[in-house]
Amino acid sequence: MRLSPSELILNADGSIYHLNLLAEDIADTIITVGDPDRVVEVSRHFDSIEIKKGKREFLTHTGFLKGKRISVISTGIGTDNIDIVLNELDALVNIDFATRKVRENRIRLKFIRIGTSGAIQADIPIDSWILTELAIGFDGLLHFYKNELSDFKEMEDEFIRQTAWSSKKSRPYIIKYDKQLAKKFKSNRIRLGITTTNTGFYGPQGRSLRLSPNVDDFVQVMANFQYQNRYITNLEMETSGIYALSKLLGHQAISLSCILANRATGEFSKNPQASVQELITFALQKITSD
Ligand code: R1P
Repeated sequence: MRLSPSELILNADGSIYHLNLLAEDIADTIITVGDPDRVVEVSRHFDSIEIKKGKREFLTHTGFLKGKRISVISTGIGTDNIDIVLNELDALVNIDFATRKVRENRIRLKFIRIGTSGAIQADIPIDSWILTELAIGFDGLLHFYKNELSDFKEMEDEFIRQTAWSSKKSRPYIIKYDKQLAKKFKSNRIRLGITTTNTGFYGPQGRSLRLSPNVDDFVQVMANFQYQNRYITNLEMETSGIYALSKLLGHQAISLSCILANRATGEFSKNPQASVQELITFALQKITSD
């Protein structure tokens, strides 16, 4: 089937609509970060940078480190942006833009999110790192796609029950990391965690400045949820979307989070830049250690 100009939108130079990229601009190993400034923090470690392109909040650098070609792209905040980034990156490798048809032979990408996050258990130290094994998505992105992903239905039902989840909100969905890709990032500094992906930073994460979240003690309610002796470790805003679309499109994904805040103790990192920098160095070392 030929995709029409309104479905597969290309810019005048043939690049994909939002990301402003051509197929040759990206590597098959792609680091995603929220903040465009963090793209520079990652690519300054590269031995060479061949591509620097961007549009809106989506900045991409592609280069080589120790002979390995790597792309780093900023997604901005939230799973609505993840929908754009993952679909457009997939289109770059799996759709022929000349014929506007899906290619027969699919290319598999590797996504590594390097992000920041808030812990909700008091014993998780500031500046520590979490690799999300299970993401609990409050965003509903998965529900907009045909899928038969139901491996965690029982855990989802239990989450809804224990947290008295409002039926006005989207049904939380649980989705797993790519175990094979995660093996590469093994380290005694990494804790495997259960991460919630929230649809906002304030009310949706139980923060109250002038408005009150509709759940009292939201963080405590999340922290108390227990399933087979496992607890939620941290909150952030992209991982469930990255895992869901990677799974549906046939890519591999893991999400690494640097814990900058602890919502249980009220602490915040004294040097967030240095903390994130250390995680970037760690991730790049693992990515290039074939
Ligand atoms: C909120 O401040 C942002 O920080 C976290 C959240 O997921 C959200 O995107 O990640 P990043 O630092 O990677 O953007």
